[in-house]
Amino acid sequence: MALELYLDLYSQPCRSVYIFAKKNNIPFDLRRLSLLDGEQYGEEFGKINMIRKAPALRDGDFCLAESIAILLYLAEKFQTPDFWYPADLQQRARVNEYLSWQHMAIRMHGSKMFWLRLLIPKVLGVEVPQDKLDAALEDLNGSLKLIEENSSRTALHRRRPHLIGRPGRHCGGHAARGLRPGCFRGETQAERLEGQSPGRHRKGAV
Ligand SMILES: N[C@@H](CCC(=O)N[C@@H](CS)C(=O)NCC(=O)O)C(=O)O
Repeated sequence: MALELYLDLYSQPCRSVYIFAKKNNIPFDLRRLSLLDGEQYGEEFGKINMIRKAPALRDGDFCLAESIAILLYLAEKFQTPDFWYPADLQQRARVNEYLSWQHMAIRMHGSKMFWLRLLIPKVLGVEVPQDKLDAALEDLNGSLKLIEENSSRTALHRRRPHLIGRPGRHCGGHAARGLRPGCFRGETQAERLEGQSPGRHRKGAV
């Protein structure tokens, strides 16, 4: 039985997992989940992930939650090329450093922008005050600036530019490869979805 990924592509961590699996030609069955419809609260999904959040993975009898844990599981199980999750101790530690940091930085600030710019005004129909938007954007820009400064400074970048992306293009630039930029892209591609209709929804279900 093929590995299954339970994803809602409106969700940033789900997109990181999806992009990573696709880029590595990892065979999987996509189990689409609509968080806006509250499908995470259904009986079937409860058996896959008791914390009822997406993404989730099922590989035979084995179920796994948390996007970072899923990314690492896939990288190790499918032995993806070394630049994704390097075998070298210190390079791997550098990737782990980003993956640990991003939860409270890019993830948190990106998620806030998604709520303020898409879900609250377009789905819930409530206008968001400009000062709230400005403050959220400033937080997000703070994290992006940190990545840019760090990328352009480190010696590691000169030796292995694909690990952390090219200076001036954040680590999500087209030339950037690896788990760090992969995870970053999932977080920042919400903008592309903004023109689309989220379809059926239930208020407050996310
Ligand atoms: N730390 C988790 C976060 C997962 C998460 O918060 N997922 C959200 C979508 S982005 C979700 O499933 N929300 C549904 C809910 O809270 O009911 C990860 O990285 O996988």
